[in-house]
Parts: sequence; structure tokens; C-alpha cells
Amino acid sequence: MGVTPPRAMTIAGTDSGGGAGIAADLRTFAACGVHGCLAVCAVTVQNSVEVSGVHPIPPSVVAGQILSVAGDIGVQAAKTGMLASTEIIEAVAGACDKAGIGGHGPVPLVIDPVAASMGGDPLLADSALDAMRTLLIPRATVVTPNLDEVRLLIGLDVHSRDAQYQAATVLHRLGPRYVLVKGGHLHEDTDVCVDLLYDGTRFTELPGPRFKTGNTHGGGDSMASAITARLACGSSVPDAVAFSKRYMVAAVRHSYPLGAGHGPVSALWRISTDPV
Ligand code: PXL
Repeated sequence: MGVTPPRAMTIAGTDSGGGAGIAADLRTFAACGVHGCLAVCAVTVQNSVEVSGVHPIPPSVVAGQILSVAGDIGVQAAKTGMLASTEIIEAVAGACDKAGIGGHGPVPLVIDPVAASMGGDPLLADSALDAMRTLLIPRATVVTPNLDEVRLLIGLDVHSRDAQYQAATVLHRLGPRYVLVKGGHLHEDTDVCVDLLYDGTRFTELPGPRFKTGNTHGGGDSMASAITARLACGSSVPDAVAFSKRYMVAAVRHSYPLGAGHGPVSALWRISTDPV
């Protein structure tokens, strides 16, 4: 008989192209040695070029998935991705509260505030940003916005390292324990990409190489999932974030073309035979 691994849950949407969303999350969980559970919030009709349909799941079904898993299997960490609507955010916040997920309790919650696809297709209603700010981000152990999401959440356009620090400070006031402001869209003409972690007291810069590739579909999802997986294994937040940065550098290095649009990062590099 095998030993039961740590369990992590993704609360997110599906991508029929298999590059982003729940597919990316479960690949990353598997590559990091944790058992992945899932609560589907929306089904997208999607290929590498466009999102041509978004079909939200009834909020009670979303909450049901979370509570069913929590009441039996149990999870040591969870993350949210595409949540689609205010009603689903309300259901997720309520179910997480009941299940003891996030809210600075013993089960960490990573919030990836997904708002749009790489091609700019909306994955979250504009009217749902307020629920994201007030119901979910305050429950987060770590919130992981990119710079587009920073602009939507707090109205700050980040074009400098100073502004990235300011964004982390403003976002921290919403109530998460940690903020990770990802720097992928900052200084895109340089060969470094600096993410910034802030715990309300201390800033930690996480520099990494920048790759010239358009094949970064699912990158944000995979990064948040790698953090979640390590938290499920008992790592501290700074260790989990540092791990996920190393993990993502390799995942982007191994990204591959797929279809005519944006290819995905390769969450599989860790279980391939290629040396990193
Ligand atoms: O990468 C963000 C994302 C998350 N979830 C789903 C997506 C995407 C991007 O396209 O389709 C379902």
C-alpha cells in the first residue's frame, strides 16, 4: 500500500486547450508530489488562440465540491484561479469559511486574482472585482497578482520598481498575509523578471531570468499552484514562493508551441528526463 500524499485543492476554471486553469494546476500539483482535488467554477471553450465561450457553474455546485472534499479527504492548502462572477466568489468565500480554508487559519489559501486570458478575453466580470477585494483577498495567505490585475484591483499602473513596492503595500492593506506582485510585465526590454514578496513588514525581491517566448499560457496558474503544493507539504510562505520561482524558470524554459496561438509553460519538466 502507498502512503497518502498531502492534498491540495484548486478552485478554478477549465481550459479545453489544456494549457491553463485546472489542467495546469493539476499537472503542477502532480509534478510537486501532492494529490490534487478540484472545484470547477467555470468551463471555458478555448484553444490556443481564443476563449470563445465561458460557462459558469452554479454557485451551490462550486460550494458543494469544496465542502464535499473538505469533509472527507481534507486538504492541507488550496488556491483559487478563474472564478467568473460575484456569486461564485461569494460561494467560494462562504465554503472556505465553513471548511476552515484560508482566513489565516491552519489551511493556507493562495488567491490568484485571474481577470483575463493572455489574449485579453475576460474571465472575471468587472462587477466581481469588489467581491474579490472584500471577500476573498482578505482571506488569502498569499495573493499573487500580475501587473494587469494590480491595475484592476487598486487602480495603480506599475511602470517602475518603486511602483511595484507601492502596489504591494496598498494590496497588503486589503488583509492578505502576503502579497506577491509578479513583475513579468515590468521592464520587458530587460533580461530579468523580478517578483516582489511583502509580508507587511519586509520586502523580498525574487529575480529570475526573462525568456523571449510567447509560450507562457498558464504561467500564473502554475506559479500559484507550485506555491500551494509546497504549502500543502508544510513549507513556509517565503520558502514556497522561492521554490515556485525556481520551478517556473524551468517551466518557462521548457514551454512549447501548441496550436497557432500561445503555447503553455511546461509544468511537466520535473517529471521529464531532461536535466533542468
Ligand atoms: O491563465 C489564466 C487562466 C486561468 N484559468 C483559465 C484560463 C486562463 C487563461 O486563459 O483559461 C480557465
